[in-house]
Amino acid sequence: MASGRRFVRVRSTEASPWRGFVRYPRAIMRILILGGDGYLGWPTAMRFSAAGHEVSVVDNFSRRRWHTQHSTDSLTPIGSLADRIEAWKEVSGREIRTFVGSIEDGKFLDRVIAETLPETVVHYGEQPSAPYSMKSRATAVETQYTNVIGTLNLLFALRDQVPDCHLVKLGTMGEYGTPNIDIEEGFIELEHKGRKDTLPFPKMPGSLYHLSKVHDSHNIHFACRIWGLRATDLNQGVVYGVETEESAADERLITRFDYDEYFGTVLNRFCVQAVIGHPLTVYGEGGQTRGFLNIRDTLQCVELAANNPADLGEFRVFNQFTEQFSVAELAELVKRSGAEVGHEVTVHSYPNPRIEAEHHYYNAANTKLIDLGLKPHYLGEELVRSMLRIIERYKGRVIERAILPRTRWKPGELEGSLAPEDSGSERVAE
Ligand code: NAD
Ligand code: USQ
Repeated sequence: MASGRRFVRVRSTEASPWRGFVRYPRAIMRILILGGDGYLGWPTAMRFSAAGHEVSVVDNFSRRRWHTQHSTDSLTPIGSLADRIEAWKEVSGREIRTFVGSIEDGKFLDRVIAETLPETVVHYGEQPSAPYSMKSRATAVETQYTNVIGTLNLLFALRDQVPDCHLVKLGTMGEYGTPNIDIEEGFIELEHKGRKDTLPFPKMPGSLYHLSKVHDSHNIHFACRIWGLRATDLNQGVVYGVETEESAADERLITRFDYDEYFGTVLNRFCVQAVIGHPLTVYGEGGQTRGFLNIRDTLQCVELAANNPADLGEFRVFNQFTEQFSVAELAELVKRSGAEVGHEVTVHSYPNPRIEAEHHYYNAANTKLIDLGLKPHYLGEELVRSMLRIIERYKGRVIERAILPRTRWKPGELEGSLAPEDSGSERVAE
């Protein structure tokens, strides 16, 4: 069992070729990032590396493989992980170690943990798409196997090798669903038949992907209660944006940006649609309300969680989003912002391929990260315009066929196609 050096205070004197950019924290950590080639994992790796930490990343490139299978691609032309790591070294003078493999391979993960002896593990390494998980039995099984077994392997590796390590796990706001009561941060105080207890907040997710995150949360909570591990479950809302402080410095450092039906999230999709003149694809009535955050705030939140670890035996839950919006509000914002930079944006209601409430109560707590010091980057027209400008640079790469949703939630319609002529043309949010 490793002794696990925790938060040793190091005064770094190392000279950086990029002075003023690399920030030296008060404590240097060994940080392992699972899913370090992904949309969020790659900028997170650069952020921790820039802060002077010893960073290692694991990835099996499944996200790249899923795109190849569907003949889709990231809007941004990302280099291979090896090329990006080399570019990062050139720009920052700092090294990031790489391990290529799947975390559902327990032996591989054991070896990685033994070699890196992490003090913090940031776990992004899962299949993240709700539509992909609902596409077929095979993709549902793949999603739950990858996500649940990968996380379970990680819990055993931490227990047996680095029991002091702090696990920072990316969960999702979608674990809660859309209950008709306020959503708390992980736990709720209940009174039942005259007795009181504080228990995990009830979960009612809307896809087999979101359910895999619920299973993960239960397993992580169990590992904290029974084995005394420490973990922070970050129930993250929908992320938008592409640029971070580090990636903006050199085009070779850009992160992936997806807009296809499987891997594109709603605001990112709307911005791409606005730039290429495709009607914004509002599913159903557009009253679906979710928590949202800027990719820059994802990095801030993960950094805050890592720098303020949970206690041994503690299972902490933070709701990680900064603002709530309905889909129709986002469409209206993109339409307004697009008009200011010369894009004529139309908004259409398409038959909703998902089974979800289109009008519902939604009020989720999100104070714990603010209490730790989160300074949100709020969404507004200026931010959308800056996303549109970045997207314009790459608009020649858009594969338009990948935009309309084909995966349906209803049995019997799993692979049904939503051809343009089938699409509703009712305008919303005007
Ligand atoms: P992503 O697909 O870009 O990143 C995940 C990375 O993990 C990919 O590079 C993939 O190749 C890798 N990976 C997947 N399974 C793996 C495995 N078994 N072994 C090794 N590597 C594996 O997704 P993302 O958008 O960066 O999301 C990262 C995490 O954050 C996911 O867990 C997702 O559920 C969660 N999350 C994302 C959002 C969002 O809006 N993007 C919101 C809430 C939560
Ligand atoms: N939607 C549209 N039009 C689109 C795409 C989506 O109306 O073109 C709607 C969906 O029906 C849904 C909402 O927008 O009501 C959000 O959809 P999404 O695809 O942006 O987000 P979701 O499927 O929930 O998944 C994403 C990430 C996932 C993360 C989750 C956070 O892919 O990894 O866990 O956001 S949360 O939504 O808080 O659970």
